[in-house]
Amino acid sequence: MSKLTSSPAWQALKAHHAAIEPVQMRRMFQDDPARFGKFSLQLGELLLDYSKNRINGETIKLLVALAEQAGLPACIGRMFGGKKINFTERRAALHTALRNRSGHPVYVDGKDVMPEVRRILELMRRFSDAVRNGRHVGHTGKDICDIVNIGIGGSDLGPLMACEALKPYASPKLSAHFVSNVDGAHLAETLKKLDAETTLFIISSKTFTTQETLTNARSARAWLVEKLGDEQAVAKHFAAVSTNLDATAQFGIHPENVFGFWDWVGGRYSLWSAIGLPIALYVGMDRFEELLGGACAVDEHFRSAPLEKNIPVLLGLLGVWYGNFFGACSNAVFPYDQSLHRFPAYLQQLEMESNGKRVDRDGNTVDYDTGMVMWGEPGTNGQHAFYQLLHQGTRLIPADFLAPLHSHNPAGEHHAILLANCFAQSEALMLGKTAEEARAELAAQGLHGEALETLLPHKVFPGNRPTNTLLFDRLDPHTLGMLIALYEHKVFVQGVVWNINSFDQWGVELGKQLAGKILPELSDAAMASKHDASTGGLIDHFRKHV
Ligand code: G6Q
Repeated sequence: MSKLTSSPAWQALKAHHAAIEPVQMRRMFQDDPARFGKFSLQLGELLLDYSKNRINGETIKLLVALAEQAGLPACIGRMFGGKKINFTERRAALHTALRNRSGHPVYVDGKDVMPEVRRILELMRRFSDAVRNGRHVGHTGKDICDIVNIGIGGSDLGPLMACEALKPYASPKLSAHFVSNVDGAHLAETLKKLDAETTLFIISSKTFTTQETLTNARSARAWLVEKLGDEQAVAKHFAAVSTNLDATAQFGIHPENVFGFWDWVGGRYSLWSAIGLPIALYVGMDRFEELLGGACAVDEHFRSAPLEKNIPVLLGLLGVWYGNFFGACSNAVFPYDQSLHRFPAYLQQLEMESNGKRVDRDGNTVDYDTGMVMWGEPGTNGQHAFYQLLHQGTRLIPADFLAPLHSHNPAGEHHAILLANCFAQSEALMLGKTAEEARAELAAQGLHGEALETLLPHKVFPGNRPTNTLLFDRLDPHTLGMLIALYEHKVFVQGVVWNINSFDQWGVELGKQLAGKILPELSDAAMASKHDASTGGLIDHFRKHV
């Protein structure tokens, strides 16, 4: 048994789970009318209702004890303090410094990083203002109308999700496009709609060595030069965001259009850095800074609120509760807000890349489950697709419901209908429908006897399916910043409890190496194949038919 699973806090939770497992939440609500007040928290304009969870006061006490046993408060201090908590890459994980609005210094290796952070923010402001107000124009003197971000993973998902979410704040003169896939269709289909004279490419790559991004960047460059008939056009139409400034220079990006960041910013935590440049261009730098401000408010809450009143801590611990004690394997997120339609994809990377680890910090294989599968789609669409499994399937899938109180697009009854669905779903997942209730319903519909009995089991809903609901005023940049930071810290809390490194990604690095090995074999039939029979067979098939 590992130190964690044999620990007193873990064992106490195991015993507590046995007691709480048979208890129905509907019973808990009947017994305690004050349950919502007890298990909900407000942070600024954000409300977390976590009362529809299979918990009582004792559960929270025991989960908090687990976090304390794991040394969570000290770990939070180490992260904010710039310690090299990403020890396998010998790096700090300081995305919090990027949105530090306090004026206080943040040190890495004894050096305050804040002056550099502010310098890059200022460069971003100058560049985005210049593009937006027509001071930075294309090679032929026309205003920039389309921004194409070329990047993948952490250099794509965050800015893409945020630009989609903040559309109501976008400049009507600008469109934002995101090309990530090395499948030529992604770039080709995007370019089809664009005019080279008014297009600005941003090549976003922390390392500037990523095969997909560089391949797309080279093709985009060839397209631009061909369309404008002049190599010199690259200077006005290409910008880069990277930590590898030699490589951006080698690619031929004008130094004035290069925005640096630092190795202590992890890819999936990088939208707060210059990787957020497409966001700043699209919605303006003031709005981008509001996004940083929202995250900063959550950072302050995370580092100062007591654990039992700390929203990211509670979200993280509830995930541990279901993943490790109820055996849940996946975790869903349902934004009842169409503009958050890429939020689940963004969280998927954040959670699964960060906590998809099977050895602890000491290199021991863990004997407990770590990161859950994260997935989701916007409501109400999901209701007409996969919610069935949540309501009546065999698996327990804890879910987060997210919804704004106000819509950016108020139109008749739309928003009330949207929120009525949101509230109704979490209520139904919690309550379920007993056999007695189903029987009464069927009888009221005129069914009886064998016909009723045959249908009955199919009409029963077990309920007791846990959900959190996060409500916010409206999806503005500040609120979006808050939501993202909440989930970032949730992931951190879980990593601390599981004693894993949430900040490396060797599985991603593996993928980067592997394709490089096979690529030459695809075109060179004479090259000896040193693969297993399946991979060798696939390569042969490709060679024969292409
Ligand atoms: C994120 C991962 C990964 C990374 C991409 C792109 O945390 O490391 O998703 O962001 O592989 O890497 P580059 O930004 O270096 O191109």
